[in-house]
Amino acid sequence: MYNRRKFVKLSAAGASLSLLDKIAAAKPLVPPQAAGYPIVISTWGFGVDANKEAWKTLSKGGRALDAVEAGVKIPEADLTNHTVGRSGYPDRDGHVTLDACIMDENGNCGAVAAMEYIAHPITIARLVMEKTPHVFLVGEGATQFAVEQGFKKEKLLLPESEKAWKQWLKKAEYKPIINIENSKGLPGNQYNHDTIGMLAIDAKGNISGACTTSGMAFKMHGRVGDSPIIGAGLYVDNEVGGATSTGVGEEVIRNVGSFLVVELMRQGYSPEAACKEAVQRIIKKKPETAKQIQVGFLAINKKGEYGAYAIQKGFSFAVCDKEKQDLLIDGKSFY
Ligand code: SD4
Repeated sequence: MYNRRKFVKLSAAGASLSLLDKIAAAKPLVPPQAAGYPIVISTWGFGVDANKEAWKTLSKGGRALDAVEAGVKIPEADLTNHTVGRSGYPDRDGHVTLDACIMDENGNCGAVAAMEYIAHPITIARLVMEKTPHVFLVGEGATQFAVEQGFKKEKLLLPESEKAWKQWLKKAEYKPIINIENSKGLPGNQYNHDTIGMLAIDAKGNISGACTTSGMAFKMHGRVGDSPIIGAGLYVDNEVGGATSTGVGEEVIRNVGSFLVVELMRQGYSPEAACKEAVQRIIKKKPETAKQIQVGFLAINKKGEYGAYAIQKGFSFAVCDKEKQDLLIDGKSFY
C-alpha cells in the first residue's frame, strides 16, 4: 500500500500514476465465463482439418499456443495446397518464399518473412519468439536461423507449382483473383493467394494465434504481405481477444487490420462488428481498389464469441469446439 508521502512523490513525478490507476481500473474485474472454452477458429475451408489437429491439444487441456502451431502445420504440409508452406506457388522469379507469425497469451510474438527452403515457417516463427531476443527474422537470416535450429533445407518449388509458374510467365500478369482460396482443385495458375489464420482459446481461457502463407502467388521477389506482420495479419491481446486476416495483404497493412479489430473489441464491438468496421476502413480509403480485391477478417473475443467479415462474398471460416469439430461458416461481406 502507498503511504501518502510516497503517493505525493509519485504523483509529482507526473500524471502517470493516475493514468496507470485508470488503466488498472478499466480491466474487467470478473473473468468472462469459461463455458465456451476451449475453442479454435480459422480461415477458409482448409481450416476444418487444421482445427481438428489443434483440437487434439485443446481437448486434452493443452495450451492454445501449442494448438495453433500444430493446427496450421496441416495446410503447411499439404502438397495439394499451393499457397501455404511446402509446395506454395513461387514469386515471379521462381522462389517459394514463406511468411508466418505467432503470438501467445503473454504478448510474446515471433515472425519470419520471405524465408526460403524451410517447409514449416510457423515453427520457425515460434522459435524466433522463444529462442532469440528478436521478434522478426527475414530472408536468408531466417533460413540460417532455421538451419541452426536443426531444420533441413529443402527444395520447396514442387513440379506442379513450377509448371503453374512457367505458365504464368507467358503473360506475367499480376492479378489477384477474388476468393481463389475456395477454388481448391483448379488447374494451372488459378491459385493466387491463400492464408491460414488461426485463433484458439484453451481451457484456461488463454488466447493464442498463428498465421502462415506463401503470400500472393507470383509476387515480386522480396514482397511481404500482412500475414507475418504482428498487428496486420494477426494480433492477440489476452484481455480482449484475437484477430487475423486473409486476402490482399497490402490493404491490411495500410490499416493495421488485426490490431484495429482487437482494439475495436476492447471498446465493446462484437467480433463481427469489429471485423466489419475494419473492412469498411479499407473500403473507405480505397473504394475502387476494394471492388477488385478480397480481404477478410476473423476474430474471437475473451468470451469465446467469434465473428468474421469480408469485402467480397465467399469468405468462409472454420469453427471447432466441444459441440462440433467440423463447422464451416460463410462469413458476411460488404458486397
Ligand atoms: C498476403 N494475406 O500475402 C496474404 C495472402 C492471403 O488469402 O491471405 N491470402 O497478402
